[in-house]
Amino acid sequence: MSRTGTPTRTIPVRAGALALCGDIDRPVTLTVADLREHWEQHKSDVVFDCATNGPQRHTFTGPLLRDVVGDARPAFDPRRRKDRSRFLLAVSGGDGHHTVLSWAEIDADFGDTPILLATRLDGEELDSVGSQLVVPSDRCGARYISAIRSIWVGACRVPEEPSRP
Ligand SMILES: Nc1nc2c(c(=O)[nH]1)N[C@H]1C(S)=C(S)[C@@H](COP(=O)(O)O)O[C@H]1N2
Ligand SMILES: [Mo]
Repeated sequence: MSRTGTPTRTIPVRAGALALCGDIDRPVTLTVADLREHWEQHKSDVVFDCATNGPQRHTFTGPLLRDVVGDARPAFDPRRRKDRSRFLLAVSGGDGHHTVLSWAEIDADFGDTPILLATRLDGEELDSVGSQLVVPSDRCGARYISAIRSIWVGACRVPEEPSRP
């Protein structure tokens, strides 16, 4: 598969906005202004290592990924931990760089990681560029996807156990 072959790249989205899609009850397109105005903002001082440029230190502000995706109502039973633990999120940038997370990483009953959708980077508002994923628990920077264009949410379906002879 080409590196731009994400499941969601055909969805047209305004510059700086992201499409929240997949197995969710309320698919929506969100601007950075929406992310700033509709959810509580959290601040995060982070250091991550870039394979090309070495250690990077930044201050990000934005809502918790859990709050934003949770309000889109992923198609799991929110009372059942095992059901929630099946879900994945694929986050894609405008340049085709994309990564996956599990819902369990951000779920308060599992990893409870304060992953953000940044609206501000080092005092600069990200409205025209787009939101950036902030993964404070990661040692390296590869999942700090910038200029986010889509977040796909869905269950991981594993193949059925092969029948035995
Ligand atoms: N859209 C997009 N986001 C990206 C990348 C990329 O190639 N495309 N590279 C990642 C990598 S490898 C690193 S180390 C960080 C670098 O973040 P910085 O430029 O803000 O220091 O961005 C990440 N986010
Ligand atoms: Mo990097």
